[in-house]
Amino acid sequence: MTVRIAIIGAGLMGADHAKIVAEDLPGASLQVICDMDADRARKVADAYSAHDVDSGPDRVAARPDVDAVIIASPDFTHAPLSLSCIRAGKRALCEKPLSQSSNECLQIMKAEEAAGSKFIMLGFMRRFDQSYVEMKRALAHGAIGRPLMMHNFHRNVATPASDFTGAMAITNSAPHEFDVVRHVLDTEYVSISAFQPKRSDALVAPVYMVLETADDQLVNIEINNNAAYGYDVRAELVGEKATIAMNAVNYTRVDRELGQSTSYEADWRGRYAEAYRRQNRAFVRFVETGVFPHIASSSWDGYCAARVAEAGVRALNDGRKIPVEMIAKPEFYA
Ligand code: INS
Repeated sequence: MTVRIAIIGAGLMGADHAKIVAEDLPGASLQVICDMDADRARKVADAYSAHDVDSGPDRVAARPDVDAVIIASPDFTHAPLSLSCIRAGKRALCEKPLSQSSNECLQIMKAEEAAGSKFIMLGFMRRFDQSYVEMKRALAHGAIGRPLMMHNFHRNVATPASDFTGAMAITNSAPHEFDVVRHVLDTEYVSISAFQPKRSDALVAPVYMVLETADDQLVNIEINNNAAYGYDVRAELVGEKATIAMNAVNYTRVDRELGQSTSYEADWRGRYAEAYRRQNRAFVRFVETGVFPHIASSSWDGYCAARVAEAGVRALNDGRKIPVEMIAKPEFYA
């Protein structure tokens, strides 16, 4: 059986998912592109030969010709659209964040529990990136000893919108690190502090965070949304016996005029191209089998990321360390 996928949101990520579904996703077909802007939906649908277009995001999940949904619309629509998928009994791959409000994440968890099954796989694609996979494996095999610290840099060329703020660095960009680090270390955070240097211009300055984990480890995260030079994500995991660091991903380098250079991607779609494909294949298997992929993020992980982000924004605003308080993990997500 072919999994007929509807994509909600025909912006940057919606178009990228459409390309992946159309070109790189065995077992799936691109059924519907949905966007409230009908012309935008039509453009993406034509580019990747989708069967149909729709301009009603709320009704797409219930369409009888749709088996599964990819939610790639603006952040604030993720939670209500996830709920509409659960109501329609359709599995969804929801772009991060699940919601910026942990209370909304709890509502989604309740809806899944009531439906008796997981429906939402969250698009924290970094879990599928080979570098984090190898870090997690190194830890599991004892290759670096007990983990003590994880350093993380997350740099974008420029903010996606001119009204981007330091708080949004924490709620929109940092959730990637919040999620993948707790996944690699297999722990939870207990506190967060956040700091910001001052830039000489009006652009958003980097946000620097320090988190403590329940296992007495330290995690630091630099989110620099206006790094200017390229899309650059780095991480190094420090253990008691050794460290493991991520290499920059480059297939080529240029040697020229007594120098050597490699290049950066302009954004995450290129850097994580393979991770997105692995993630989306795992999603199709989830739809086919009903078995939630063990490596993927669930609504619970979306709740955890939102809780940390909420504490992080308070830490930045109040200028002090804030405890990260979470509900106990429900049995349903164990
Ligand atoms: C995007 C996306 C990227 C991240 C950006 C964020 O929404 O999640 O992976 O690097 O900072 O704005």
